[in-house]
Amino acid sequence: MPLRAVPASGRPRRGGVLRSPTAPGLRLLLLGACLCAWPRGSEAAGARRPNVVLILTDDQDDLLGGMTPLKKTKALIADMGMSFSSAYVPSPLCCPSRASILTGKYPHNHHVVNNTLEGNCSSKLWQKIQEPYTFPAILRSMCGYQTFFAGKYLNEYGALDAGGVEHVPPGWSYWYALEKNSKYYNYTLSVNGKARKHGENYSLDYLTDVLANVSLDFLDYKSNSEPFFMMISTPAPHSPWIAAPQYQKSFQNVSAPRNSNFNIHGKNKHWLIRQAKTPMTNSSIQFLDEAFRKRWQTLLSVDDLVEKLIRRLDFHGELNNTFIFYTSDNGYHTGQFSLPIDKRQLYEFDIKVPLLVRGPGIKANQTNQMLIANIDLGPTILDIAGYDLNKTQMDGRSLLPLMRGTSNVTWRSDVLVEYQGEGYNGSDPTCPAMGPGVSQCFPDCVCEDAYNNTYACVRTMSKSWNLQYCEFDDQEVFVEVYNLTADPHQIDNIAKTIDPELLGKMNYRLMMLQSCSGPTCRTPGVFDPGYRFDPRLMFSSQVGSIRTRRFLKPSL
Ligand SMILES: *[C@@H]1O[C@H](CO)[C@@H](O)[C@H](O)[C@H]1NC(C)=O
Ligand SMILES: *[C@@H]1O[C@H](CO)[C@@H](O)[C@H](O)[C@H]1NC(C)=O
Ligand SMILES: *[C@@H]1O[C@H](CO)[C@@H](O)[C@H](O)[C@H]1NC(C)=O
Ligand SMILES: *[C@@H]1O[C@H](CO)[C@@H](O)[C@H](O)[C@H]1NC(C)=O
Ligand SMILES: *[C@@H]1O[C@H](CO)[C@@H](O)[C@H](O)[C@H]1NC(C)=O
Ligand SMILES: *[C@@H]1O[C@H](CO)[C@@H](O)[C@H](O)[C@H]1NC(C)=O
Ligand SMILES: *[C@@H]1O[C@H](CO)[C@@H](O)[C@H](O)[C@H]1NC(C)=O
Ligand SMILES: *[C@@H]1O[C@H](CO)[C@@H](O)[C@H](O)[C@H]1NC(C)=O
Ligand SMILES: *[C@@H]1O[C@H](CO)[C@@H](O)[C@H](O)[C@H]1NC(C)=O
Ligand SMILES: *[C@@H]1O[C@H](CO)[C@@H](O)[C@H](O)[C@H]1NC(C)=O
Ligand SMILES: *[C@@H]1O[C@H](CO)[C@@H](O)[C@H](O)[C@H]1NC(C)=O
Ligand SMILES: *[C@@H]1O[C@H](CO)[C@@H](O)[C@H](O)[C@H]1NC(C)=O
Ligand SMILES: [Ca+2]
Repeated sequence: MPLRAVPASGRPRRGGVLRSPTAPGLRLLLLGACLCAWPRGSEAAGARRPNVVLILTDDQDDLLGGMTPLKKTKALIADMGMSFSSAYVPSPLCCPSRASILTGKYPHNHHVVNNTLEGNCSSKLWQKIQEPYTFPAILRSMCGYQTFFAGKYLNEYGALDAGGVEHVPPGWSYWYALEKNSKYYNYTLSVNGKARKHGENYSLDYLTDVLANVSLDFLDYKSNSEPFFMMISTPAPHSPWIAAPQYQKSFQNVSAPRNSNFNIHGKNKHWLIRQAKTPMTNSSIQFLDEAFRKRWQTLLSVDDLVEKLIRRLDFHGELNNTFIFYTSDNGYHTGQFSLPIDKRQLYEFDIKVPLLVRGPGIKANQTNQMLIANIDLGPTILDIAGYDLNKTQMDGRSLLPLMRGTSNVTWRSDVLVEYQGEGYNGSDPTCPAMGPGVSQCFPDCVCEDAYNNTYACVRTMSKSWNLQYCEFDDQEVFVEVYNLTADPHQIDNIAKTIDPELLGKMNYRLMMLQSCSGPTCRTPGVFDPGYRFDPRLMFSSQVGSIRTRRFLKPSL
């Protein structure tokens, strides 16, 4: 796609919004120069350190066509670089997943367990213990990057009990963050710690467009003497799915895909799936089709944002020196196993996300099938900046060798998924029959979450294996196992028929990963040559071992 220069009339006015709350000091920059060794020794020869842009959408699936509306993004990022076809989130819910991106850690290491303050979502403890060590904080303080944030941060960001919108997390030179959860109109932004309210006039307030405009402003007015990192985090395609006026008629003929797990009863699955009504009512189906269309409509504004941003990078001569990542915080389902709409489930549709990247040294039109988790983004971006990853506590690993096409990289064969179900103590007045402990019972009183929808999985993928093993912390101590080679839609739970020795190994591996930290999260998996399996730990108790050992930390 040809990039046109930005016309002068399209240049935004110089607003007061882009003043850094605290400009990075010279001392810090000198410190950064020696702690981030890119490009090892050649900076003196005039090479500039690369910039990085991370575009994060909210609830965009990969499996049900989530990328289809983004034609320009495909042409400008995927076709110009690499698409990862096996990218996962370690937790299919906004706040835990976003915390994993920022910290490079699995949920059991960053302790953000749900979307509430009590679950550490932007809580005081998170601010004190995790937030100072996020990758943007390191980029800024150790590597001298200018850092820019715009959009949704963590769902409870701005809560009065946690510092309100005056709290600007360490690590950001420019902070333009949405208070609380995704919205399109009638919201408050923290502009470097000062509240700014927006109404509902499209040309002034539509959040996706505001994020695009403030990002372009940043590119126009940033300093040219340091490299930059931008994180742009859109509300789309999260509910309430309000499309820009010009897109409200788009995709009229589109409905949610009727794939092989659409509107079927998950009969050998955990109780939450079994309670879903099959077949779904016509009104549920109508509702989910409408949601599907509106989600796609909201994504058209994201596609515009990506195009404008890339044109502006090109206009300023930065495009060939900038890595641009595009991903989502979790997947989404519309009717799978008769669950109308949401995320929060262990299945591929909820845990798999798009992940695209273009940048210097990345060849065009590549697809990479390696098993990726969003905990890898922090290490990758720090690696790009030349920071020594051994100095971090991150669980993920750098994707840079994969991006550069290094042929002999030894890659991981498994990732961990951890989810703590959300519930409420009282009954939902609109669905009293469901009793306490459940949540998201809409539409038709089909609940999408519950306290006991608490599980951990190991997702294994290598040349000859494509498996998922999950254990529930519920009264049935439910186990689900899928062979995705034979059953890509996860219809047959093979927990009762699979070779018990393999089941035991996966149970043990899950326990190991649930207690891992840093390098131990990157040890060889069950099917790797270097895998170490200690049967004494596995067979010390008899048949019931899987049950009694679930969620217990082994003494390794
Ligand atoms: C990438 O592939 C698309 C078709 O999928 C093609 O149109 C495009 O020219 C290719 N781009 C490059 C840079 O090779
Ligand atoms: C919240 O985070 C703190 C510090 O990381 C941790 O000690 C605490 O257990 C976490 N709370 C929950 C509910 O996990
Ligand atoms: C925005 O707020 C106004 C005033 O409260 C209200 O009338 C309007 O419906 C709201 N619009 C949206 C999209 O939430
Ligand atoms: C919305 O804002 C634009 C630009 O300021 C203005 O021209 C227009 O009248 C506003 N529309 C409404 C409905 O207030
Ligand atoms: C974004 O900037 C364009 C061009 O200056 C302007 O027309 C548009 O109204 C702006 N949109 C928002 C939501 O600020
Ligand atoms: C919807 O309409 C568009 C344009 O008219 C067409 O390209 C597309 O194939 C149609 N899709 C379906 C599902 O009918
Ligand atoms: C980017 O393009 C400019 C101008 O064409 C060139 O001088 C520079 O070396 C290029 N940078 C990279 C990293 O390729
Ligand atoms: C990081 O640690 C690994 C394993 O101990 C070692 O092989 C590697 O050389 C270290 N990297 C740096 C930059 O020190
Ligand atoms: C991978 O290939 C590079 C270059 O061919 C070589 O230097 C390196 O030792 C190889 N690494 C492994 C693990 O084989
Ligand atoms: C979130 O997690 C905390 C800590 O485990 C728990 O107290 C709270 O009830 C959870 N919130 C919801 C809505 O499930
Ligand atoms: C899960 O919790 C719900 C609501 O509290 C309860 O009705 C159900 O029996 C529980 N199921 C299991 C397997 O623990
Ligand atoms: C998974 O399915 C494939 C293809 O049917 C089969 O070859 C393989 O043995 C199965 N693996 C397990 C663990 O059941
Ligand atoms: Ca989300």
